[in-house]
Amino acid sequence: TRVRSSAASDVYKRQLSRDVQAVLATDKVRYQGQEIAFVVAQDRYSARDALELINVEYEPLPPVVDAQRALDPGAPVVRDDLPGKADNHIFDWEAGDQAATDAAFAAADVVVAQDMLYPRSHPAPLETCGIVADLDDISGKLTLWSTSQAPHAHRTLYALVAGVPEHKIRVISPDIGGGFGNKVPVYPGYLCAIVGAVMTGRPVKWMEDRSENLMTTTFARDFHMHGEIAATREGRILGLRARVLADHGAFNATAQPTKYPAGFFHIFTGSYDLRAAHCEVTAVHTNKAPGGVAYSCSFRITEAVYLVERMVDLLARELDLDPAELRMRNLLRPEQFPYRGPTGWEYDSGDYPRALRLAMDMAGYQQLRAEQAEKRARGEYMGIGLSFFTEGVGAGPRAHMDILGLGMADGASLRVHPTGKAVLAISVQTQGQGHETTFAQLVAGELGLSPDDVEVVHGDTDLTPFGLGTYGSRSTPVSGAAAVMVARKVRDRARIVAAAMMEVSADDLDWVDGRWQVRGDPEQSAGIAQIAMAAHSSLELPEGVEGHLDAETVYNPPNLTFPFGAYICVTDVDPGTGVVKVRRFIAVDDCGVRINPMIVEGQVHGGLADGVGMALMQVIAFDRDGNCLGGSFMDYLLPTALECPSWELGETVTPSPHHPVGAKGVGESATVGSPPAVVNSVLDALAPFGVRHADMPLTPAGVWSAIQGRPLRTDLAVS
Ligand code: MCN
Ligand code: CUM
Repeated sequence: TRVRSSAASDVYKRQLSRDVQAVLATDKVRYQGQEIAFVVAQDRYSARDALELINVEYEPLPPVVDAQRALDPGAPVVRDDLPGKADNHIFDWEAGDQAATDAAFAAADVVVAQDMLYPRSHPAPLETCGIVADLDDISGKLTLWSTSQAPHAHRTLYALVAGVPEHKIRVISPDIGGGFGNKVPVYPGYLCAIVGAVMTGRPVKWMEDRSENLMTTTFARDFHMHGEIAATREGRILGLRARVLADHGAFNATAQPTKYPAGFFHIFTGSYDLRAAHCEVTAVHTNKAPGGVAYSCSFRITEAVYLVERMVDLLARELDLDPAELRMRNLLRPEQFPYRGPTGWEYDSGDYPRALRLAMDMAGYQQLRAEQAEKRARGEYMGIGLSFFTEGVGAGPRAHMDILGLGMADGASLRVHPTGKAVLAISVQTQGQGHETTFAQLVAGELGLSPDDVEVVHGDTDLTPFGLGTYGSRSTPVSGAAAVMVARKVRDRARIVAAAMMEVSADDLDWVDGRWQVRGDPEQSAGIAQIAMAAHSSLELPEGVEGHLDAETVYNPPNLTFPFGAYICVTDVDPGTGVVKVRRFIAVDDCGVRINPMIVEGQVHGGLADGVGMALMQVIAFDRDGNCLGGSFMDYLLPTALECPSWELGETVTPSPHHPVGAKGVGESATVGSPPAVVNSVLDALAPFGVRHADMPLTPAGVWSAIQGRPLRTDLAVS
């Protein structure tokens, strides 16, 4: 497709000159499964037949598969299409104070270093990506039913690329079968369907099959990390270093448009009171599908938490200290909040020791250690693994965070009908997180209504206000806050109407038990339903006050919210087969005030299962020719009830000081926090064998090889 430059904004033009993803390959296919042609047919069978008629002559070229070899002199250049590109280097990025960190390391008694890989994994939602595009040639309206976690942002992008006026595009994102980050990007298939609809004048549908989804849509992780941690002999952590090689695959489309090229990785000091830290990230191209960012990840916080939690465990082993004790000595203390970390983050609130103590109590930590000692004595290998995580969720504020120039703030609009039934329209989009329930609860709580009386509208750009969408667990921190603020606006309007109804001054009304009540006269009060009817009636309202009962708002969050948690995982490892059994998993989460405890628990359950999957089963590996070895669920293993224990959940509540009801996001917490707990547990079990580290996934083969002293490289097929 040609870009009509008149429609392209400056921001977009800047992106075009950079490293964006091709819709269809022209001269060169850069990874297995890259789209090269598309066919429009009346049914999928004829489309398949037509595909057979396309004869593609491929000339095999040497690939770059190993990120660690991508910068070698003479390595094949993946992006030789980019002007002046003679290597596979994408960017170098650093954060923190290098000199201060060097000084901290120089003053330390103990330094521990470790290489580790957070392997490439895939979000694998229940349903794959797809779209139906339909252009009405009379009205010129383009309607897109698409699997999108960010309908408004997608619409803006389509308008910029296609030169179609934005109001002539309607993006509807219905129930999309889960997202987990997979449905944040715009994919070639979406654009092909749109072009197909425009060219044929008929609705065109594109729906991936599972292998296409696994092999070509956005991946996550693929971070080759080197960590170094410095401490005193007493176990006081002084400094942390990280050097990262980030494998972005053939196109850098997902990470480039933000000013954080390595996402939020620089939060890597985690939950600890650390004075000095420095990280360097180098990104490279390889002949793999693009991605590297999304999968319940908070944009690289997953990798950051994994690094620091592994390093703290390795330090504990070096110092011969209990890993819980070492964490207790170094966790940030409640009085340090708001806390500004050495790489510039300001954590809003937290009580970390309380969460860790609760997790240890729930686990019966000391008894577990005693049980482990007994078992070791009789040659059984039980592991106890801890992790403590701090998440940062709820992007903006708009001044600091944008995607392609779109600032990260979210709108909400609320209309209360004369009968007191309310309709809340939000710009985020639910994929199973239950916004219909929790957002209705938020509005109902502010207005004294029943949640049943609040309808939540989302996922349709024609019916909802602009906003950046659902990812990075931002719905509750940003859109949830917008819902509360817009409800408060409506409540303030209702106060004026109520004053007119009861013929008193608005200043004499107090909001009590969900009603506006005349101060000193509890007999005289009005609820929102009554007030809504009055607001639509012939009741005379003060000068300048409009009738009806509705409001709009845009919420620009002052900061991220910082949920956290303490996790403990108990495993049993069979050294003969390398099979790991997760026996218990204790998860204490603090996401501030919980709007709906059952939904929060559901989110945590899902994330914990994700974590078990990543730690033990899931990896997208490649062979030396660049063939993807994770292209079906026969190879890419998802955890089931069989691999998961009965989760033991606990909670503490440290409200966010800047969120209107004190809530923090939670959707990705457990995915971020659980993999290191599982890995730490398995490596704790393997300690008697002298195994220090082994990379995820800790498959039976991986564990067995580690015991034999030959840890596997998990991202490449062993030949
Ligand atoms: N919640 C609550 N109280 C809190 C925090 C959250 O009751 N203190 C509720 C929320 O109101 C919402 C749910 O928990 O109903 C998740 O909220 P939040 O943490 O704000 O996360 P989002 O709604 O923005 O969801 C996104 C997040 C991400 S980024 C991924 S990835 C992921 C996840 O949600 N994808 C999911 N959980 C998922 N769950 C399902 N079923 N499907 C996905 O695709
Ligand atoms: Cu990082 S996966 Mo979620 O943010 O959609």
